Amino acid sequence: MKTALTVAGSDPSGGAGLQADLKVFRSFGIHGLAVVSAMTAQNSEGVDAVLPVDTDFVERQLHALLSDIKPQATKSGMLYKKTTVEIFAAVLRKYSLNNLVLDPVIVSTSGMSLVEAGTLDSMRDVLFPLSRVITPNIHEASLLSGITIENEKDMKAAVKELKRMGPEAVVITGGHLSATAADLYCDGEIHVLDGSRMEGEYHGTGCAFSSAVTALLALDYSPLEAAKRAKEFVRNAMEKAYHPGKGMAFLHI
Ligand code: PXL
Repeated sequence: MKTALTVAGSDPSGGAGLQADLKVFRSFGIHGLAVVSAMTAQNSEGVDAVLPVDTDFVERQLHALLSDIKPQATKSGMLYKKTTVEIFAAVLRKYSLNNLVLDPVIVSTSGMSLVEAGTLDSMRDVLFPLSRVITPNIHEASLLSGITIENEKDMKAAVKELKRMGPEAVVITGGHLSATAADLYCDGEIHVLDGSRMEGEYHGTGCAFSSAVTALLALDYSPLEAAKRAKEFVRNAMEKAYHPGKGMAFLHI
């Protein structure tokens, strides 16, 4: 069986974070590995608190795991700490891990900051060049590119700017921008991945999309094909969403 690794935060509600990633991996028939980089206290209504795991202990988890098992693909979610970003980059090099999908988690849907100061600069400097695919949403793409995205023209400028920073491919997920919910993919050439907007608030769409891309890279799909299929996967999961709590809808993954 193929394996994929997620280095991410824990979401006790199971809707986002490493719990969602593991479920997505399994639904693609892949054995999931999970290194915890932060813990959260949250529910379907929002994030109440975040406790980052010490960088030394994230490193310890990575070495223990990777000295034994080499995943076919790896994703990162909420790394939270600048030092964790730096150690993660060193570990990717040491174990020659390719097929990295970087989900540049910055803020929760409910507005809680999921990074400390300086983490964004490190992510751009040390992780972008090691990434096969990065998957920012509109808000993250604006912050990382320095281009405020208010329309499709801005989105195009941002995707090109982010591609210039070193990843092999960039997908800006556009669910919140327009009625078409189109994603913009760039690997040098730009492709529009069409969709259609669904009403309501859904928890964990970014995590599900990036972990589906990761699973599909582990299965040897190209980044473009992986992005297209991952978008379809998330759309299907949204159509069958359910409400386990009082707040947001959860994807059927
Ligand atoms: O969607 C970003 C995200 C990632 N990882 C964890 C989260 C969230 C948002 O709430 O809780 C653990």
